[in-house]
Amino acid sequence: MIIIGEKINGAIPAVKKAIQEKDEAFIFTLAVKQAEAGADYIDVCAGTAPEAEVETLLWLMGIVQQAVEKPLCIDSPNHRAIEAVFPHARVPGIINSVSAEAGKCESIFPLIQGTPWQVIALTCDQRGIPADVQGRVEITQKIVEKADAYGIPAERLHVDPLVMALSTDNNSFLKFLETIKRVKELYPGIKVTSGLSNISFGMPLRKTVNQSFLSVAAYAGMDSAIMDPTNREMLATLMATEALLGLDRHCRKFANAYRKGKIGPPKPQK
Ligand code: THG
Repeated sequence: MIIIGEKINGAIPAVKKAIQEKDEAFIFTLAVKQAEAGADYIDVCAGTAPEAEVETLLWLMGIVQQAVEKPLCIDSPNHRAIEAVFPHARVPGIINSVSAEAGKCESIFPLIQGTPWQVIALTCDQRGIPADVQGRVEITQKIVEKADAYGIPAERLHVDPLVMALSTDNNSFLKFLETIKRVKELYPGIKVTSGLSNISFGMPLRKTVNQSFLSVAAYAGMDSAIMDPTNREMLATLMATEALLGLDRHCRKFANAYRKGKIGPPKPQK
């Protein structure tokens, strides 16, 4: 599983506070902790305050790039903000995200044309998120075709099917699995990604539901996850799943992660 560390996000209250107080050390530590826990990419999202988004993203990116070698996942719904901060990324990472909404692909794809940058493609357009699998597959096709026009292969796209809460759509997860299957049949090299927390919205024991989501989705071929790698139970679930799927020779990674204290029950709060 490709791990996209989600913790530097202005929507999280402690991060919002650090942004307001210009607390560099707090952001620096979040980057280091996620990288040490195994994040492959570090997501940066400014969160609220659209007028300060570019400034905030640049500040976050500067700190993360000082703290760790890991590439960024630049997370913004605003393609103009992404365009503005893109030149300040030191190494190729992931743009989070484009969709089939008018103008988005046309703004982002020229930026990453001819580079190794990857991009998350949300399966939505100006009408919103289709409720059915077919609608999501059609949007994926549209985005893949647009990418192709810029010479960007499907291998560099992470399709995010935008999983709905199970409490509002009982078949949400089954639709997610079917979407994985359909888009991979069409485009064998394409990647599928997801956040882990939407599925459990409105349910008790959310962490258990999120862990089960990750486990079954990994089995079904999800390639990347936007997650908190410092969550020791979540990481344990992921690593156990990978061992079960024959992806961890002699269970060595699992044993090492346990020995190093990266996985296991939550550490008591200090
Ligand atoms: N798809 C895409 N991008 C996304 C999302 C997605 N970006 C934003 C979001 N969803 C993913 N990011 C977060 C960030 C933090 C939390 C949830 C999603 C969150 N964090 C808690 C915290 O840090 O306090 C605890 C998390 C935990 O312990 O597991 O809730 O869906 N393309």
